[in-house]
Amino acid sequence: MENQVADTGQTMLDEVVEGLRKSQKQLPSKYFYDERGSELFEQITRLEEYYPTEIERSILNQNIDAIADSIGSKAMLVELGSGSSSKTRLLLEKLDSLASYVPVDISEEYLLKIVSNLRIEYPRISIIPVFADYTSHFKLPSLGDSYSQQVLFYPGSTIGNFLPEKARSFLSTLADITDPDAGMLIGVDLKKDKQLLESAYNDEDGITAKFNKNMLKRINRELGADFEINLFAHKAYFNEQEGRIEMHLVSQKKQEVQIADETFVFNKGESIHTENSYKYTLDEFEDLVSDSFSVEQVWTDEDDYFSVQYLSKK
Ligand code: AVJ
Repeated sequence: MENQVADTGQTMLDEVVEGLRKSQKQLPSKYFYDERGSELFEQITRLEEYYPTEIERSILNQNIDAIADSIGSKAMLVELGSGSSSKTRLLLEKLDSLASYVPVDISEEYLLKIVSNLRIEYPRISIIPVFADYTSHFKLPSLGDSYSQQVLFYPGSTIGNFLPEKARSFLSTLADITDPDAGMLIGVDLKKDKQLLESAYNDEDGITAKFNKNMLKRINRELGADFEINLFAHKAYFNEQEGRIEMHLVSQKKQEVQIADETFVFNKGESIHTENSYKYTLDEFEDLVSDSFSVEQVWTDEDDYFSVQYLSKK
């Protein structure tokens, strides 16, 4: 909960400076997603090496009938994060009996664009955008008895960006703001061969490297910092101990960076930790959600690279 107060109460400058003062320098991964960052992420999802997007889509596709059964008819489908993806469309196509689709996103401009397109494509579904940071306490629209049950949709294994303790508290916050019979459809990336994991974050085309370095460009532009982008190298590896992919930006020489009126010294080889992407076993994930949710169904691909799970509130 402390984190959530910090998330909403601190400015980007506060958070950046605070992260860079730590002995292991760090930056919050949410700052990847400015306009250019979102575009680069789109490119990542189309990379040969980045298996999660394609596999999740195919799991949804292949199990759409069972998934539709879990969601039930007249549901309020609440998507956490941008609702632009083809995954959302896959559900909206199939679930013609949805009472409403509620995309929750922090970017108002982006959300309005998506919503106006979806309203044209799915005129029979009532679409109710909520502008909010879904990681802090937000309110779902009160739609009386116009729906049967609330179902949260959280694809892409974005849950993996949270430290496990934060994921637990996030899930319990979600449980707090939903009806007693709410469900959740969630995408979870699974533990697998280290080489496969690492190549997904070290693509041949260097798109992930651009995505990582774009954070520094953003900080230069928005906070007037003077990072020399070319003096930082992308590094991503699987930390087996922690069960997570870590992304870093590694200083290629001893250098100084100025932000506001503060100077940050980087030694040669010193890194900024920019992202964690946790990978779970099915048992680990079941334990992670167990304070607030029960795992009702698990769908995976034939290699068990990725899972889509239906959870219900305890
Ligand atoms: C969108 C957070 C799920 O962790 O795999 C992709 C982001 N970072 N490549 C992930 C990401 C580098 C992605 N998530």
